[in-house]
Amino acid sequence: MKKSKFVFLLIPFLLSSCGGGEKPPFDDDGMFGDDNDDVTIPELKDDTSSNYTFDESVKNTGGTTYEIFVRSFYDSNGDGIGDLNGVSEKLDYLADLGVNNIWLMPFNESPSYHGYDVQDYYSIEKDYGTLDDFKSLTEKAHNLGINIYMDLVINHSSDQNQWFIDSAKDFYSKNTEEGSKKDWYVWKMNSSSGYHEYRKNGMSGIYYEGQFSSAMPDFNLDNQEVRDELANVIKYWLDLGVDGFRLDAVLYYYYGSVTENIEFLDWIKNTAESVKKDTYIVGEAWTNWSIIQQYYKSTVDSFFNFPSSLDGYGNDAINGVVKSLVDANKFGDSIETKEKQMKTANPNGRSSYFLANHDMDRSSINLTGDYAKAAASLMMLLPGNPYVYYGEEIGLKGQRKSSSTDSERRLPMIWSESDKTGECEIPDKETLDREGIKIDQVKEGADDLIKEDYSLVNHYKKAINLRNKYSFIQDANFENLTENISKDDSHVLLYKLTNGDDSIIVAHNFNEKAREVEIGDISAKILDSINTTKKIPELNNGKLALGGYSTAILDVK
Ligand SMILES: [Ca+2]
Ligand SMILES: [Ca+2]
Repeated sequence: MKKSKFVFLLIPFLLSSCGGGEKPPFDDDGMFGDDNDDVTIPELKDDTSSNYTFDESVKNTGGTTYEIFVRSFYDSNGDGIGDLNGVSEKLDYLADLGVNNIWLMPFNESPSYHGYDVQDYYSIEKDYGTLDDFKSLTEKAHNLGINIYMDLVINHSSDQNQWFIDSAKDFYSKNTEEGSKKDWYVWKMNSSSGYHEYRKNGMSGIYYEGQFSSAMPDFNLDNQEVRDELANVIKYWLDLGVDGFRLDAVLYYYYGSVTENIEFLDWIKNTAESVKKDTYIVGEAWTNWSIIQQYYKSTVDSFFNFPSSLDGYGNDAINGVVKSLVDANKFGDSIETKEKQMKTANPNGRSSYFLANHDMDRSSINLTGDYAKAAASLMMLLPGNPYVYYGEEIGLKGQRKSSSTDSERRLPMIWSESDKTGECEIPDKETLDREGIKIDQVKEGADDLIKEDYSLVNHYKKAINLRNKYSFIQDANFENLTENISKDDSHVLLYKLTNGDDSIIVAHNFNEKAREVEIGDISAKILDSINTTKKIPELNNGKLALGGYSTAILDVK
């Protein structure tokens, strides 16, 4: 498929113990296999370097985004609820990790614990603090070079939003006078799918659209007054220092209409750009690639790549390839194809890669031990922009037991095993207690793990900082080179990332055994590596020795 002038051959090691896609057990320290292996393992050097430089040019242009559920992150005032000042207190930790942006899940006043039903778009959730706290957070973040992305939930509001309460009254009383909010939401006189009867304040027999739930009435986005108001909301937060938006529920703006949704996405992007140039926008279109691909015809910068996340199961699923459930070459081909399709629709578009988010079981449920590390290495070295869900970097656990316990996917961040200062209480405690859920959480927190060599958090830190170093890859062309590796091996992924004059070759080993990849006649050299042991890769006579679950970045002529 590709015409690479380079020849890559793989000399598989220890195939007898790692064939068939089954993953043999590995030690927690990630050391190579069992002690009684009877074959030669390539000699690798000790890794002692960790002083990566931060590339300032990555600022305001995407980079790595860290998703935060404020309620569960850090409690600054001891009331058990995470808050904005708590996020401020942890900005140094995030800067140290190397993240470029933080995506704050909804922080407007809301009746729900999660906030995805906004009661007042110009407010701060009172559990989270004040507008001054928000201003302070934004200022501190900007001083550290970290951008703030706001979760913009404008498909629907809360049913307790005053706009909706007024709209119900005006529709019921057929008020058509100036200022009537009759048409701000989508009303009908009869019931149908996705609609709910309004039975409050003595009214009944009128029905409103609420595709998610009765507590989340959908806006009538065709109404110019609604658009004017939402434009005010966008301007209000951009003026307060917001740098970008994560758009909730893009597919539902105009339920089922890609064309109308794209028109509205363009309206959002244009509205934001007219206030602040280069406002970064990423949309949640949780669907399959054939549809996501079409959304790149809008001017919105990026969409989450759900098929490659833990939600996916095809050839481009990150969890599939790192666990050798998906052939590395097929993964490479799939990413190459989709990146091309995306760039064809929008040459400035970027895929947003992630493992899991607040609507999914934690990645730690699926990716344990070195799998989690390999997934992080891969995600950070793909084109586009990577997203890390808070706690992912410490292996935080959380799995929904029933549809009413989504909050188990949003459990409190663990900072320290011994010092519980700032640790939040379980969100939505009522629901969890009613379900009789026992939370079996990790013991060590971020402050503990950051002191441990080869901990997951240090692996993330290294991978994120390497990504900052090679920041050009976010707009790079992805060329799969894996096919030239021996067909006997499905564990090594090799690809080239090119952006203008800059290019690197990345080699990942998705197996616990060391691998040797013959690089052929190119005069390549190793620029950097991410390793799961004290061993680092070596390149001798065109042969790359790559440790278990390790990654090498090579230069190319
Ligand atoms: Ca608090
Ligand atoms: Ca809608």
